[in-house]
Amino acid sequence: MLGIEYPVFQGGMAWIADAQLAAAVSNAGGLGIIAAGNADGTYVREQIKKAKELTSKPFGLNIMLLSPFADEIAQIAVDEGVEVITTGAGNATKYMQMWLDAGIKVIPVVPSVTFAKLAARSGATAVIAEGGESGGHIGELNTMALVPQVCDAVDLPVIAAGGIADGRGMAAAFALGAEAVQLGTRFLSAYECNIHENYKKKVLKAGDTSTMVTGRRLGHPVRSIRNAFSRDYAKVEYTDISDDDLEALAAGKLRDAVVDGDEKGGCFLAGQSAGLVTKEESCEEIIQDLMQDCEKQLRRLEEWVK
Ligand code: TUI
Repeated sequence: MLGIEYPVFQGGMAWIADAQLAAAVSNAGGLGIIAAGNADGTYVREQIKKAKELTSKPFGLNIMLLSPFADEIAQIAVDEGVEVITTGAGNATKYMQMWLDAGIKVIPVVPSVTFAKLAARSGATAVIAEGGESGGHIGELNTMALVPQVCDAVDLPVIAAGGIADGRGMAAAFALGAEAVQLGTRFLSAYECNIHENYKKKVLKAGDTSTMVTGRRLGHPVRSIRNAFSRDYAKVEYTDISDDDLEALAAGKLRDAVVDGDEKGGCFLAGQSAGLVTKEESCEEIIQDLMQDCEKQLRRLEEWVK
């Protein structure tokens, strides 16, 4: 369907997933995805052009629907002939027809069966069912419960995301009914991933309980690595602080993590699988390791077949 060699998507991580990371993943046979995040049209257009120079393989664009530039970027995707769009953090319905008419494959991230059905009704090519083990903005359900329910609810290919970082998670995703997986956190360790070295170090050092969720009060829960920023935010989240002041506490903190590596003040988005990410590797090595480990796990599971 997508012209990729391996069923592995790289998550559309805001501020992080640029042309270099996306092209490296696509060149390794997966689906690399440029993240628009909150960036403006000029940046996104530039990244798409750059990715086209770096790879001849298909790659995608992730549009974060809460972005003030979402309308502009929705159009840029059409103008630049992007082959695949994934969306996050909202309802993509209003853009769907325009994208489909342009021949773009549209794959929304859905946090529930309700949104999966909505995506299917509006013509989505596939859906990414993302559980709350993920880093960044998350829904209420976890991957283990979400993926099979989405598979039952829609007659579309389902890509599983959230908590998957190795071949075991990938094999488990297939068992749940998914046809592919999307990984974000594991790709943070890639040589081709342009994050501050302090970010990379934090991910490599993280254990199973190193992440926490903040932001529920404002309606957009976000998983990040526990640090001074997330602890301080959590401390005031349910006090009498105003919504505006709470919002202001988090403004620009992802940039501070990714660009400046501000260990105390930055917001280091990462998923619960960070504890499984233990070494720096190339995207090629990550995808080869995933595929080999997945195959090994599937063979091991054959012992259950009579
Ligand atoms: O979008 C993500 N992960 C993200 S977006 C992001 S930037 C951000 N930062 C702070 C607050 C909000 C966004 C960082 N990480 N993953 C895909 C995803 N989509 N997870 C959950 C959803 C989702 C949530 C609600 C999809 C649809 C939805 O619909 C709600 C509505 O009312 O339309």
